[in-house]
Amino acid sequence: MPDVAVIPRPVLLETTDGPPFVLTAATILVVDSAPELVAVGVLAADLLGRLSGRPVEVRYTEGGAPSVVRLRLSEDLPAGDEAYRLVVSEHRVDIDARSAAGLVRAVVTLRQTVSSLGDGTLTVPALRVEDHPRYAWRGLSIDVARHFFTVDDLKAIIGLLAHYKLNVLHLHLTDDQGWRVHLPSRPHLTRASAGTSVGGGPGGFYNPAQLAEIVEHAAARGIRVVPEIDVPGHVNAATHAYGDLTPSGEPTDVYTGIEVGFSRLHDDLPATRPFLRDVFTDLAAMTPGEYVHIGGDEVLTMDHDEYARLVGYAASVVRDAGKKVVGWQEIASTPLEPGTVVQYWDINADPAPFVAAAQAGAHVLMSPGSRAYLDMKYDATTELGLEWAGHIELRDAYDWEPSTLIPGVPPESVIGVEAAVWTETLTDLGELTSMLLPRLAAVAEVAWTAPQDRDWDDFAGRVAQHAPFWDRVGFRWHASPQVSWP
Ligand code: TNX
Repeated sequence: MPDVAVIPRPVLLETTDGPPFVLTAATILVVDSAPELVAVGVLAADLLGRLSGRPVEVRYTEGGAPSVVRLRLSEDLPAGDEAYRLVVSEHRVDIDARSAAGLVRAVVTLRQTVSSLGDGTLTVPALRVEDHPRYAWRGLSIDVARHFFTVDDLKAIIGLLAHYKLNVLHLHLTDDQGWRVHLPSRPHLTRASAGTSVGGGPGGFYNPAQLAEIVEHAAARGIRVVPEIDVPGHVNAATHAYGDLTPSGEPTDVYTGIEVGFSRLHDDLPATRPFLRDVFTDLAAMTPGEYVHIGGDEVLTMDHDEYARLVGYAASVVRDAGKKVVGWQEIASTPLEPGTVVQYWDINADPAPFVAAAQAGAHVLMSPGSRAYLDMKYDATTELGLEWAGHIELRDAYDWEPSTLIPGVPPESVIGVEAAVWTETLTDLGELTSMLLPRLAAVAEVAWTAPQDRDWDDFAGRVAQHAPFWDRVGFRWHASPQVSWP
């Protein structure tokens, strides 16, 4: 059995008899001329070109070429946008999918099965893969507010998401310590509150063109961006910019610590609802995706009625803008429109309101702090990270089942799984990836692969073979003692 260590594990992967495919100078990549297909073709050719050190030409017809990588749309696959088939034989690689996103998933599988012989020769064992995801929402939430991460950092992370077939990048764009997105209706937010972060660092923000660049880079890889403005708590960056959001009328001080739960909006102030309307209307207009996240977590100093009114108002603005609403677990205690997405995280809270919301028609997204919070330390010796939800070693991130984790949640209400990385202690890309890798690969497999096909020992063997890739790209990673690394 040749070394094929695909993560997440596909529905079906069989090596077949016959010689491997060898990528040579004569290999061309063939794709139909529809623009979205050409974009995937260029991405795939670029990938193969970088692996082999020699450009791979993209063409619209095979024209009798002796060695071909062929990308094609096809209906003849199981349901779901991201299903694909990959067949590798001596002289050709055939990739079929129902959509451009499905083609991207297949190209990643191809990339993970390529061996490089060092002299620029790439080989892929003869094989057949038929694959589709278990869950339609497979995400990573990144806190760019506590510490800022640049567009280039996010592009690197998007590459990592694509490599593990994740399809949602959730950006936590605002918090007490900084406001990271420039909104045309409220330019003062970034003017006053973008230049701060935890520990007094320089901060930063994305202007509309940069946000569009992130969205496009993600979209080309079949990844959608879900932007979050966190209200009605976690708002010190907003109240620092606008004194009219506070009862005294005075702006609050800059906050660079890491406490949570102290800041809040006030529903009885006349400036509050116009503020909510402006920021969520702008955010919705600046991102093409179906969803906008309104936060809603950890509001520790507000009575429940006022909380419910503010959450309800923010949600109504998002719906008015034509988007679906996502919020953290706490919004489950407020009246929700059917189809609202509620994101589970707090393992210490009473799950009853969350369960009731799921039973009443909410869609739920599973980000349990003790499994999917990749800012938790691996163990007591991990330098970075927090510990409030415990330690998460690789196996903890792998060995859990989203559909039965919370008793009473109807399995069909679970729309997916999202890892989260909060950045109170993480200041740069290397620190970020040292917490993501290898655990992001584990959560990605939880989200993609059916439970009967998941097996810790098998995963541990495969993930070991991914380390050379992380090294090649230059990602810092954690050498979990639970794995025999090469
Ligand atoms: C809880 S998760 C928070 C964040 C913190 C995180 C640290 C959530 C919705 N709220 O504000 O950054 O814990 O792990």
